[in-house]
Amino acid sequence: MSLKLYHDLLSQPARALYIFLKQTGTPFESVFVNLMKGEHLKPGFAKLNAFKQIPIIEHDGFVLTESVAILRYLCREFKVDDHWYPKESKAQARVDEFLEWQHMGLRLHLVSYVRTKLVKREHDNAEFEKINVFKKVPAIAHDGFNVMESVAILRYLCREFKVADHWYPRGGLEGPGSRRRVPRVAALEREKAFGRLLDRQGHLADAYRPAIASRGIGTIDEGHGCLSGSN
Ligand SMILES: N[C@@H](CCC(=O)N[C@@H](CS)C(=O)NCC(=O)O)C(=O)O
Repeated sequence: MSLKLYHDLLSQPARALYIFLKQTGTPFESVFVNLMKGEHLKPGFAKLNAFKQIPIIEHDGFVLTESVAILRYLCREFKVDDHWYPKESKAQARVDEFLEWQHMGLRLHLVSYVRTKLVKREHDNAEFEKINVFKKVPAIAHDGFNVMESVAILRYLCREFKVADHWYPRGGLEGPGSRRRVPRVAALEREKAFGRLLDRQGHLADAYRPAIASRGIGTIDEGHGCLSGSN
């Protein structure tokens, strides 16, 4: 039997699994993935988790992500005392109630809070306020002219700098390429702001595409075609 836990104890869901495994005396191999060094972003890591996140377990070759799913799996697969995840229906529902709440009701909001606090320090100063009164990034300062809001910045940059026309066609609303204008900028903006998120959504879409196609639902590609300029 081999059980590996890919983790960094900076991560709350990873800590939950690590503590659970230690507390229950379940033997496991600890595989440290240094988030601060971006080890989860290295090529090859996506084979373990397309979303490039930890925690992950590998149990006799079976790879599983998502801490809540992992906790339930471990309770089924390993001999742990019943109080961890009771078999009795209502007692189990109480544990599930907490797991769902802490994940979606508590952790999700705390993560946003912590991120806001951490990021805030970097540009929460009077100097940056002169560039963007809301003290938010992105913002640009171009020869004394300041602009905020990524879409406005992209449009400005396309007008002011020599960029290939396909980025933001100049043909006007009726001109060639005009149908692609807004989606192209929207896609670019998303890519900049949520680059990795978009990447992950892509993996998700790829994973689900065969199942969707087998059910004859053709609207996924059709619905996203505007982003690639195919419709
Ligand atoms: N819903 C996931 C959340 C996993 C998660 O957010 N992992 C973070 C660490 S707490 C991560 O790997 N972040 C790296 C990144 O997103 O780049 C779970 O419960 O396992």
